[in-house]
This record gives sequence, C-alpha cells and structure tokens, in this order.
Amino acid sequence: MGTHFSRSVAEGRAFMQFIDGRSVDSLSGERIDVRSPSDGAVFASIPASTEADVELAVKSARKAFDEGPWSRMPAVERGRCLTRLFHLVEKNGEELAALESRDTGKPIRQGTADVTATMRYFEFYGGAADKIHGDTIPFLDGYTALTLREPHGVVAGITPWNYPMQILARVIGAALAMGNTLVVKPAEDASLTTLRMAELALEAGFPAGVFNVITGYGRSAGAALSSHPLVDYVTFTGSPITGTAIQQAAAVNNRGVTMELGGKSPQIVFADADIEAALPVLVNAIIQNGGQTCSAGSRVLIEKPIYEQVATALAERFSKLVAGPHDADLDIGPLVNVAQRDKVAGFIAAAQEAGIPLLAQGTVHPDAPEGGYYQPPALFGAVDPQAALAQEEVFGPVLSLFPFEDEADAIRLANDTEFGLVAGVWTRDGARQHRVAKRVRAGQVFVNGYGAGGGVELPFGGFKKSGHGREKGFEALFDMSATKTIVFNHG
Ligand code: TXE
Repeated sequence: MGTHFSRSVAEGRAFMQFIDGRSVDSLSGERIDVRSPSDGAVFASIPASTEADVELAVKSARKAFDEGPWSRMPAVERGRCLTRLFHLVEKNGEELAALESRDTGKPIRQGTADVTATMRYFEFYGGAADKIHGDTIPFLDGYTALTLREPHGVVAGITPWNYPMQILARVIGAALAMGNTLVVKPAEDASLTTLRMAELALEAGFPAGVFNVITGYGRSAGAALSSHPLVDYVTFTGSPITGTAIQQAAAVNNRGVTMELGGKSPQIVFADADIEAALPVLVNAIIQNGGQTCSAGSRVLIEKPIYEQVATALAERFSKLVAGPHDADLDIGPLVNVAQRDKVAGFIAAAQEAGIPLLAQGTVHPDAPEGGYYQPPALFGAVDPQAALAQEEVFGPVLSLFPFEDEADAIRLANDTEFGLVAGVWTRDGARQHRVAKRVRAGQVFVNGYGAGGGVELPFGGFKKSGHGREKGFEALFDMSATKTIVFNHG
C-alpha cells in the first residue's frame, strides 16, 4: 500500500453522482468541498444535491423497480451481479482503500480492512440471493397456503461518514439481493467511495436505475429522500437525533425503517478473566477508527479486586498511543472533521472539569500536519455512572472505567444507559458467560472477545436508543423484504 498513493488519490477531482445509470452533476451545479482530515486541505469536490435531484433519482429507482427487469430477474442473476461487484472491488481494492483513508482520515490499514469487509458483504449477499424463500403453511382442508418474500420496492439508504464503504456494502448487499432498487445518500463528509462504487456497479452490470447515488447535505438531500412518497423503505445509520427526524419523515408516508443509531457499549471484565488476552482487545475496541465506531467499546466495567491492576495496565498502553495522518498508519488517524474533534475535546474538558481522573492520554505525532483534526486518545477512571462520559456517545477515542462489586452490579451498570448495541463479557466461568450474555440488553454480545472481525454473517442492530431492525447476515434480508401470503382454494 503506497503512502504516496494514499495522499494523492483523487487529487483535484470533481466527482459526479449517479442517477439512472449516468454520471451527472447536481441540477444546480453547486458543489461541496472535500477536505482531507489529515491536514484540513481541500482536495476534491462532490455535487450538492437538493430536492430536484432527489426527485430524479427516486423516479429512476421507481421505474427500474416497477418496470424491471431487476425485480423480476431470477434471484441467481441478481446474486451474480453482486458477485461481479465483489471481483471489481477486489481489483480496485488499493484505490478504494486509499480513497476511504484520505476522505475520512482513517489509517490506511483500516481502509484496507474496510475493503476486505466490503468484499465479504458482496460475497455473502451474492451467494444468499437465491437461498432465501418463503414457507408452505398447514391450513384448512382444501387449501394450500404459502408465503413469498417480496422486495419492498425503492429503498432509500442514508449512510454516515465513519465506515462509508462498509455500510454502503451492507445496504447494497441486502437490499439488492432481495430485488429492491436503491437511492443512497452518503454523508457529505465522506462520499467518495460511494461514488466510486456506483461506477463499479455500472461495470458489474447492474441495470440503470437499480443503484443511484445522490450527494449533498442531510437537511436538504437527506430530508427530501427520507420523506419522498415514492420511497418504500428507509435504512439509516447515524445519530439518534437524525434517526428520529428520518423516522418522522418516513412516518408521513407510513413507511418502514431500519435504524442503526450508535451505542455506549460495555465490556465487563470479571476477576477470573484472562486479562492479558483482554487488554489489547479493550484498547482496540475504543481506538479503532478513532473511536468513531457505533459498536466502540466505550465503557469498561472491572470487578473491584482487579480494578487497579487493569486500570494501570490500560493507562500504560494509552500513554503510548500516537495519533497522526492517515497515511502514516499510526494507532489512530485524525477525526473526521473539526466539529467531531471539537465535540470529543469538549467531552474530555468537561470530564476533567467535573473532577473525573484522567488516567492517561496519548500524543499527537510531532510531524502531523498543521490543520489536521487530531485528538489523542484519553482514558478516564473511575467514572461516575451518571456522568455525561458514562451516558452519552462520545464517538471518539475516549475510554471510561467503572469498578463493580459483583455479577448483579455488573449487569445493572452495563444496562444503565439509554443504548443497547454491543457488549463484551470477559470471564472463564462458563455458567456466568451464559447468564451475563442473556441479561445484558445488547444486540450483539461477545464472550472473551469483541467484534469478531466485523462478521458480515452475524445479525447486527440495537435495543433501546441504539435503534431497531437488523442488518448483516440473513436477518437483513428479512428487513429488506416483506412477507406475502397466498392462499389457494382447491374446493
Ligand atoms: O450525523 P448524522 P453527523 C453520531 C456521532 C456524531 C454525531 C453527529 O455521535 O458525533 O452523530 O454526526 C444525514 N434527514 N454518529 O451530524 O446527522 C447526513 O447527511 C435525512 C453516529 O454527521 O446522523 C448523513 O448522511 N438525512 C453514527 C447521515 O444522515 C439527514 C455515525 C448521518 O448524519 C438529516 C455517524 C436529515 N434531517 C454519526 N440530517 C453511528 N452510530 O454509526 C443529516 N442527515
């Protein structure tokens, strides 16, 4: 992976969006500057679409769904399109990784990991397209009753900036495998890999209108898309506040939604845990992607007898963490934009003001360019369970430690936030592993590990404020389709 390439990819390029199989600018011609988080400099631009562009994109997806051939194509053919996209992502992997890294600031090795995950989505859903089916149901004498799984129709995907390509791939994979057509609006801060993917999708043979991309701001393009009456289903990953706005917009048309809205995920470390195995995982779960990960393990609950030992070991590791530009491939890159960096710095300052002990903090590399959005990782403990740091999603490299008394106390603390996305449980006691995994309110629970490498086959989604609906795995195919019941009367 060439350092030079990841710093220069897409230099000066005016990206286009994709509507009806064609590469087009926004109708207004307005554009949004794309900045590299590593130095804050503008290096490319994307169209700033508004309602009129959304209208064209939705109409194109509507036509492609209503008139076919996509929605009537044999499932195996749809799967083959996704498989061709898998091969094209593999072929263009270095460029996609460099583009993602430069656009979001994430270290290049994370961009490369995102390409691998993206490929897995297309591989998984390409293979799954013809393996999902309905049932026959025992019914009255003289009748045959069966169910079909039918696509919703036009799906709107509104995606965030933290893992743009991976999240795009999970939306594309599940929605298109089921025969829906798509309009995607990526985040204004990180749209480049989505636009590049639209080019590759065309090359992979997706018919015009099946996969449209419009770029622009959430308040204009995003709002127009989520409230559009010709959209049948909305899938969204992002902040709870925007999730509420999108649900309200979709509710005007009574449309279904999948919401993935972040978390405040706990990792529970019992005194009998393999601490040496846990330590690197606990650190990685909060610094991966600069902590800008919905499933980040942002709270570590530690049983009292080992609290000091674990806190000291984590502090030692945190003090050695270094932030630097994406292509230097250090522990963390810059955060995505000034607002995000200031938000995270604000949490750190407020925690210090409130007297929460800052146990350790990493550094910014002395050669990091001026103007980059750097935030060294911070470790706090012991944190008051009602403090903002314990309750709110920081979305940055900030880890909070909490001592607990016993199993009941650990479960109470783990569940004591409004979120419920992911949890980790570290213990050698098999019975306790099962008890705790069942009582923690989280959509995914990892025992003696965390994250399982992304696992595209593992259903993913939240309880409580973390959202509803499930992505990844076969479950996403259910969300991306509706059951139709057909009853034949033989009488
Ligand atoms: O997110 P938004 P922002 C959290 C994280 C971060 C905060 C703000 O805490 O600090 O959100 O980030 C589009 N109608 N997460 O403001 O607003 C927007 O254009 C329709 C957690 O960037 O949620 C983008 O495409 N769409 C999260 C997408 O919504 C609208 C990942 C996400 O932006 C819209 C990202 C509207 N009214 C941020 N307003 C996670 N949990 O993974 C915005 N958008």
